[in-house]
Amino acid sequence: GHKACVLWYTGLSGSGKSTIANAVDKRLFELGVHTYLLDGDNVRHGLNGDLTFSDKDRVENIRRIGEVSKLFVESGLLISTAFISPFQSDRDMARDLLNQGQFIEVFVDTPIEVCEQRDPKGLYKKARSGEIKNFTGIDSTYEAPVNAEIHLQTVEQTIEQSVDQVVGYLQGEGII
Ligand code: GGZ
Repeated sequence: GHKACVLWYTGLSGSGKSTIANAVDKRLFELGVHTYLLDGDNVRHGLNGDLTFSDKDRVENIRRIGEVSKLFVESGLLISTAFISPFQSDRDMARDLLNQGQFIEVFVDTPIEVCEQRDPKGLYKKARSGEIKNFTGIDSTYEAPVNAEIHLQTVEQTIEQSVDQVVGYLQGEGII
């Protein structure tokens, strides 16, 4: 068995949130832990398909994801969310919906220079040229976490090492 909680990944576009979250979920599955992952693919296109990338809509995006996370936690799952979630106040609001210890903030700390260098979808290039407005880290704010439970310094470690760090934390806290 395991305790229900949310692994709340936060970081810039291209920081590796989804990649790491998927790798952690794969490892947890192998350990027999029931997980579910919310990310842009299943939320931004569906439930939150009406929202843009304005500050106001990002706040609403995260508010809804926080509420949905709470429902999943109540259902007993170990849930992961992989969204930029740029504002500290919104992450804190999601945290406050849950009990002590159930909200685990995971800072995927990849410097913007590295994200921009990778630019897997060409979005930074478009943001620089002005083709995309309000792009996080370029002309929209990203507030790095001040109270993250887990700090992943992705430039200094492999994905497998990040997975070990997250799974090690869950084991250390007696969650899995
Ligand atoms: C940031 C944007 C933007 C703008 C489209 N700013 O690298 P990706 O493509 O796959 O991840 C980014 C994703 C961010 O959506 P989130 O729901 O995680 O953002 S937030 O938590 O701030 O609401 C990126 C793509 O959407 N994308 N336009 N202007 N990212």
